Amino acid sequence: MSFINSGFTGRRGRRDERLPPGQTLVEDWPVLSAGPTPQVSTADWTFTITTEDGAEHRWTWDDLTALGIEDVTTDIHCVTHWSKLAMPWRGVPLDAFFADVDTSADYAMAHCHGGYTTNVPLEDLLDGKAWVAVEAEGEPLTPEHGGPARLLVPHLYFWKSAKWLRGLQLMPDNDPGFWEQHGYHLRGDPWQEERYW
Ligand SMILES: Nc1nc2c(c(=O)[nH]1)N[C@H]1C(S)=C(S)[C@@H](COP(=O)(O)O)O[C@H]1N2
Ligand SMILES: [Mo]
Repeated sequence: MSFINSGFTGRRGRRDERLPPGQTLVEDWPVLSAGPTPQVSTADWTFTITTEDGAEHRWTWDDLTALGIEDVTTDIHCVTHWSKLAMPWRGVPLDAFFADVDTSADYAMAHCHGGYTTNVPLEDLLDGKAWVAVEAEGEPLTPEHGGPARLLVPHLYFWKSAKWLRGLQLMPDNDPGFWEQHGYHLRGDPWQEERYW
């Protein structure tokens, strides 16, 4: 860890090397929602993975907790240029949900309460790279931040981390989601500055 980790140009003109190009550190946690905040209770919550053949795999809140919630410490990067470093999260890795899902699809569309969608390649969701997150900064996720459960795909820009997650639709083609249809990049790697296309 560097002594200069403000993220802004430090005394010696050095940037925190954990900050992708064009990003600035924030201390607070901004709320960015394209619409009103849905109120979803854990009692009503379900998560459904639908394969390209239409097979449905569904989990309740109890099913989710039974899969095993793990600690994740990760940086997050929003396309609007703010980043937060070393945030503590808790969630279930997507690998746990996909253990019994038989698919040959390469892409997934995340679907949310409220209608938001975002497309993510399946390989960006597996191998310990993504979670269904239920806590952040030591507290259950608040409704503004996507509670009770949101996608957490921290190695891609944060618009991929779908709040109020209710399902993943697996698909053979890389169809664009909500922001992607409005010009955001199909993949969104912050280290490549894949902001728009
Ligand atoms: N369902 C849903 N998920 C969403 C959004 C949204 O509007 N609706 N906004 C996205 C964007 S652009 C960002 S930057 C992050 C913001 O998450 P936060 O409000 O917890 O910071 O959520 C992403 N996930
Ligand atoms: Mo964003």
